[in-house]
Amino acid sequence: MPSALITGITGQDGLYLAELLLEKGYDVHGLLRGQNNPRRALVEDLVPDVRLHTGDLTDLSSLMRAMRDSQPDEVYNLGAISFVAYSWENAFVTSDVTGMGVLNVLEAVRLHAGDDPSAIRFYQASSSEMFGKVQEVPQTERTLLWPRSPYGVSKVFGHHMTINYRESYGMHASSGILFNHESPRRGPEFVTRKISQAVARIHLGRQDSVALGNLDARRDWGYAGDYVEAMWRMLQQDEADDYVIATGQTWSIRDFLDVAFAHVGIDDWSKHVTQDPRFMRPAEVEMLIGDASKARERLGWTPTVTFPELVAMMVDADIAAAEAGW
Ligand code: NDP
Ligand code: GDR
Repeated sequence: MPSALITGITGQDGLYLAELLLEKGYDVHGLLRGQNNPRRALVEDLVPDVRLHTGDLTDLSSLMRAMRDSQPDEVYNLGAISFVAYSWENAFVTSDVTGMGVLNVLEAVRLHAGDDPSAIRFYQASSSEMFGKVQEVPQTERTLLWPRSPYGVSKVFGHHMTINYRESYGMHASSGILFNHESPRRGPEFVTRKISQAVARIHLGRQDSVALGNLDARRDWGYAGDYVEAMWRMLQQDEADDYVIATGQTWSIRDFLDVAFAHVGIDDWSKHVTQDPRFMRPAEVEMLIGDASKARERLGWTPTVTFPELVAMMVDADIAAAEAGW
């Protein structure tokens, strides 16, 4: 039975990836931080067969211990401070966790693997946020990186460190440059879930309006369940490499609002949405659209959920949750 260690097990992607690997017959281990993590119960409820190990991306010794106790064939580094807006006000801790944390995991893998660093396969959760200021449309694995936030800069560090460990030590270290992916498990601080929750509550008469920031930014939004499949496929290749994972379509926040409100029968959402400077960013990533041809050709990966299906899935899940009293 292959064994996998996932950092970021409590996050959106960690939960979907754990489900996928358990279905495939893996022995799945997760790194859990903090002395009393409030999301532990969720992990134990959704994926009870995952074995949890206490540790933190900023603590190399805890990562070494997790490696020893899980003896993984594959390590998926999904842990990060992942909220871009938060990263300006918390630039140092974001750099420590989202940037230096990658180096810590790479070192833990390299040291644990001993004579054959390629024996343990490594996945790094790189991000389309690394593209930042638009240089090329659509973005590919070769597009110049111009990050626009401390989060994006930290991801560039982790991305290049992953490539460097592959080239320096022959490690099987791959990097997935994933564009935005969402689901009913998305954190409520991200714009898609913030909107789907608000639309559900407005539909049920429990809320009047929602305050947002920049409505003109464009994102290439896919479904998280599809994207974790791509992570796994990357680690099944003979050679490690970097891959863009995206749908190839781009939509604005306004488009998301159109589809989400229309789903509950509201065609004019203008009286339900206000704009608040608090949600504007010091520097914005205006436009993301990915070209996932390499993943399609080499991994046989394609997305299965369309944008309108994704929006409907999220709004329906939030209506059900609100009706259930959550
Ligand atoms: P989430 O924010 O949902 O999850 C982040 C995870 O990182 C949580 O499990 C969190 O644990 C953990 N974490 C935070 N700080 C630490 C730390 N110091 N030590 C160990 N673990 C820590 O993110 P997603 O699941 O959406 O994303 C997964 C990864 O993919 C992230 O690296 C993200 O940056 C990246 N990514 C995400 C994209 C997306 O659209 N979702 C797109 C591209 C990249 P806790 O619960 O304890 O806070
Ligand atoms: P992003 O996701 O920054 O792309 O990072 P987010 O949903 O936070 O923002 C997307 C766009 O929406 C605009 N926006 C708002 N965003 C939030 N959160 N709240 C608002 O009220 C709001 N109003 C408008 C933002 O300005 C932005 O343009 C996500 C994270 O998952 C990262 O970890 C990941 O790397 C990237 O996606 C790819």
